[in-house]
Amino acid sequence: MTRNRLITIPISHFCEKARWALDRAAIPYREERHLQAIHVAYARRAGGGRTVPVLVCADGAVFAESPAIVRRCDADLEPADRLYPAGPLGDETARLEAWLDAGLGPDSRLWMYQATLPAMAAMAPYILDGTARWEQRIFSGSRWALNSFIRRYLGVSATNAEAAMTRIDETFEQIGRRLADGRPYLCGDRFTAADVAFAALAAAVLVPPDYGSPLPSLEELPPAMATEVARLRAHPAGAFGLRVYEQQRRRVVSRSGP
Ligand SMILES: N[C@@H](CCC(=O)N[C@@H](CS)C(=O)NCC(=O)O)C(=O)O
Repeated sequence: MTRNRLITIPISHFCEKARWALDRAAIPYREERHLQAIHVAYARRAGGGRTVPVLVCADGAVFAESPAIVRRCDADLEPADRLYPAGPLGDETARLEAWLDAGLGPDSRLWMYQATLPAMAAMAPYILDGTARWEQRIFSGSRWALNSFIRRYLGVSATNAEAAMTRIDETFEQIGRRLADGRPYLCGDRFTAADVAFAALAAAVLVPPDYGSPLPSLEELPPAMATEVARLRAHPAGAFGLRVYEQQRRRVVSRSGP
C-alpha cells in the first residue's frame, strides 16, 4: 500500500510544524527521519529541495515547504477546524507565520545549536531518534565533522547566537504585546497556523515536554542553556507557547474526507 511519507530531521522545528498539522488532521503518514546533512539526499530524492520537511503524498504530490504541508492538511478538514481561516483572518495568519518562519525559526535554531553542539554526545538520543542504524554509526564516527558542517552551514558562533537571542527576545516581546489584551490565540479566539508556527519554532528555546519527537528535560540541557530556557518559559510569550503545546499538540480534529 502506498502511504504518505514525511521526510524529516527528528529535532527540526520546521518538521515539527508539519508533523503537528498531519497529526492534528489525523492524516496517516510514515515519518522517515534522517541525520542533519544526510537529509539533503533524501529530501532531493523525495522531490524536494535541500530542506526538510518534505511531504510525499500517497497520490504522488510533493510538498516541500512547511506552510504548504499545513495547507495540504487543511484541505481534509471542515472549514471551522482549518488552521488557515477564510478571509482576512487567514491573511493575518499567513503573514504572522511568514514572519515567524523568516525570523524566529532560523534564530531559535542557531541559538539552540550554539548551546547544544558542545554537548552533542549527550544530545545523541534526541538527534538520532528514529534514524537508521547506519546513520547512527556515521554520527558516532564523525560527530566532529557534523559539528563543523552545522557551524559553517548555519553560521553558528557565540557572536551570532547572542545576536539571535536579542532578536528572539524582541519576537517574544511582540508576541507578548499581541496577547496582552487577553486573547487566547495569536489571531484572536481561533487556533491557527500562526499559533502552530510560534509554538513549534519557539520549541528550540522552550524545549516543551509535549514536542512531537523526544527532547531532553531541563536537567539534561547544558546548564547555561537551561537558565535561558527557564527565563524564556517565564515570559508571557513562552508561557503561551507551552500552553499551546499542552492544550493543542495532541488534539485531533475530525476529518471531512473519506
Ligand atoms: N521554509 C522551509 C524551511 C525549512 C528548514 O529550514 N528546514 C531545515 C531543518 S530545521 C533544513 O532542512 N535545513 C537544512 C538545509 O537548509 O540544508 C519550511 O518552512 O519548510
